[in-house]
Amino acid sequence: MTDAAVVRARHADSAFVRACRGEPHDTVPVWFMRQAGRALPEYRAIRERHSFEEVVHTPELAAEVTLQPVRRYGTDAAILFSDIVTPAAALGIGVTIRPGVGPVVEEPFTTTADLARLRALEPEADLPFVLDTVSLLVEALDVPLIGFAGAPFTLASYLVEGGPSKSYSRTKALMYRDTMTWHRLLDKLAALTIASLRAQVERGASAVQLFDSWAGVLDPVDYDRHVRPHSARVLEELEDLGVPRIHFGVGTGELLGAMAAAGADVVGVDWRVPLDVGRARIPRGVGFQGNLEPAVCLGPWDQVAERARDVLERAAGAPDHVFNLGHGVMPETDPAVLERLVELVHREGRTDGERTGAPVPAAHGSVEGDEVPVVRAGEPRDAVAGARRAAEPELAARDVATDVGNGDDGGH
Ligand code: 1CP
Repeated sequence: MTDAAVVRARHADSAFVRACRGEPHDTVPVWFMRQAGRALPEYRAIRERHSFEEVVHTPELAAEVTLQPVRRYGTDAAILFSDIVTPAAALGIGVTIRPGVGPVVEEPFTTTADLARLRALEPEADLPFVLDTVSLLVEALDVPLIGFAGAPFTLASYLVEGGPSKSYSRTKALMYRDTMTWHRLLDKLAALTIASLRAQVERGASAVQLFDSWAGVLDPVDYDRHVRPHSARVLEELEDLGVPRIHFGVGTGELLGAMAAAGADVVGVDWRVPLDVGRARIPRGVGFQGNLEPAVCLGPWDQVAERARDVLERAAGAPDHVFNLGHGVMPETDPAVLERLVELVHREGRTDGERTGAPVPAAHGSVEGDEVPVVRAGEPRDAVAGARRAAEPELAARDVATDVGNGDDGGH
């Protein structure tokens, strides 16, 4: 097992990790959500012979498809090939990935009794194939590996809906009608996510991304009340590992401040919000990632280049910007376009600007102008994190979350 200090040091000098920390570096780093997968002919060739689950459960194959986009595109980070429902599936709750659909849960969660189906995750015993993939990748990669997990809300949405949803009406109905069960469910999913992410980092992942992909279906009041305390717990319980924590959701323009306040080091911005506008909603001291519209990559190269330059201009050379798409690579994307996009970002993405962002809320009352605590390159983030925590409202929901603990009984 890797020593914690070694893990922290790994790739600490890479452009990606330095950008996540807002430390000086020359070139804007770039990677793509869903960079592995169907856009790549070499991925499709593997999928012709193996199911998605076989790939995820076979470390050599999972490592290979993780490496494919790094080799072809020259991205500055790799993202582990797995799925957000993999840890829940390992608990035996009956979830499979259906091709062309996504995760499907045979018996969706409907009542308090279903909580008993979520026992505590023991990563080394339950997810040895994922962790062995991480170990293989850490040996093979010259760039940082991003570990990831689904955030409690997005995981809950699959368990409660039984699969992808447009309205999330079952999920929201549980949230409003049986708030106690809701918080107990999210509490258990937070424990699952923490265990999975900690294990990935202990095996050598250099950063983590918490995907709350569908949180954008919530308004800010519901997000703060029903979701944020659980995501905040996940992010807080990873803090001691010392690796950057990225927090991302689709359609979360109105939630960017709340998602930063949950304790992220970097907040992902989807393509619907102009990057400078999104950036201004994230406190100074917290980095930002994004946000080229993924569908632009289906169009002619001149347009891709123009729009990528627009993203870079809006990021204004800030040292805490990580270039990405606003969501995942579309399967129809021509890989040659993504290859040129990486070249463009590396050639034209210079980090000669200042850290920007919204004033960080003060511990008590408002903060004016110069008193805003700004984290400078190389400084600890404690000042900002402290201010952020103090500014957070006390949420009754957090108490519920703490009271029910991480137990595996699911009984009460
Ligand atoms: O047929 C296939 O090959 C399966 C398609 C596929 C792939 C390639 C699925 C099913 N998952 C994955 C891999 C995957 N999933 C990765 C690693 C690949 C990479 O990023 O390079 C990651 C990080 C995920 C994470 C994931 N799965 C998320 C969060 C990211 C996001 O896109 O917001 C979500 C929401 C899922 C659920 C999921 N899994 C698969 C699909 C098609 C979906 C989405 C279903 C839906 O619309 O609800």
